[in-house]
Amino acid sequence: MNIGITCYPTYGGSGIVATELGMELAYRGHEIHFISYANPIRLDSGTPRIHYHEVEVTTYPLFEYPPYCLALASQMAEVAESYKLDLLHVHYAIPHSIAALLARDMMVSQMPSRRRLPFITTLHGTDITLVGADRSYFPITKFSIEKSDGVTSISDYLRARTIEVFGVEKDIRVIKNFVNCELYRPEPERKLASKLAPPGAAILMHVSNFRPVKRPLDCVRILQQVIQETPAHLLMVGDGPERGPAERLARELGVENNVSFLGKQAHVERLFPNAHVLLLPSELESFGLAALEGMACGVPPVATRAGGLPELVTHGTDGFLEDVGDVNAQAARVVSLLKDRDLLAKMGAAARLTALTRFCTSLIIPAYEEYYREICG
Ligand code: GMT
Repeated sequence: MNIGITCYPTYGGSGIVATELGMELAYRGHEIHFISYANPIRLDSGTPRIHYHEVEVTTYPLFEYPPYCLALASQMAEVAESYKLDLLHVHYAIPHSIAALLARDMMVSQMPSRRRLPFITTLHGTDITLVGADRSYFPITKFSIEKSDGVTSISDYLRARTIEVFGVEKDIRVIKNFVNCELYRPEPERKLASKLAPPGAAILMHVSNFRPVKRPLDCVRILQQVIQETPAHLLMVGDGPERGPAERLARELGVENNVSFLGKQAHVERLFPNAHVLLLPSELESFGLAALEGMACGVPPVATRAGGLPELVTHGTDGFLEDVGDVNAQAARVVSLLKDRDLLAKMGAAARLTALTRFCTSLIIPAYEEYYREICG
């Protein structure tokens, strides 16, 4: 098939899922056209059958806010016509599904003889739970979901929440997030560990966009408790508004030498296998892609019982889930893992097995292909 994919090209989980999906589909023989304002960060441009079309937004003194959505819609229609796209698949509802809707309608009115250009919207989380639920975006998000030819959600939780918040009757297909288990794999020798942390210190790792919803400050508080019991070093990977406050808190708590803020990293698959435990203390997580990537590398997560995380992590088997904000309980779980290396190894192996048997690309990508075929009729 010829498939157009639109996503946020930066570090958010939705962009990562869209990029990995496009690359996997290309490996399976589809022609994939990414349409966005920048090259998706994890996109390997050497992959055959991958094309990238940049959306350029013309500015004009009259435009206080350059109309990206309109430029995107025009580019989608142009690419669809030139490359005979069979469908558009947009990730994150706002504003991508509205742009796709415009592109679809433009094609119908400009080229009535052409086969219809259906579009699928994949809901990722904050497009529904935060941004979409905001009064200013609520009606248009609901409209775009209803007008999509197909809608998928990355967890049962998000599907239920979408129906509850928006009252939509649209069929929403749950296709869970996935991980490439060849690329994300355990590395028992932990080759980089000596460069990342002092000798003898266990490595805790947190990966996020450092938005308040991720509660990265809790990671620092957890670390403070853990190092009173056992040597540990925390790697904070990513960047965003809470990074500064987290760095400040580390200094205030006197643990700044036990934590490294690594900023945005393009190859987290090289870092994960060096970690002993992944911290994900999020307020809400529709899925928790970082937890899955860690699990594929054999790193058990200590996370929160929030949103879709219980669909991924089985408490006590392949990780631990505690209440949001319960730093004491989360720290105690980390200590229990670091002090009992048999338990750590057992949970790490179970985490890898979960990734392999339930969330591996080879299981999930065919579900997208089947859905595409259904939607294209
Ligand atoms: O919260 C993020 O990491 C960004 C956000 C996004 O849309 O880019 O992530 C959402 O989508 C990810 C990929 O499907 C999910 O793994 C995250 O759980 C989800 N984030 C939230 O629900 C807060």
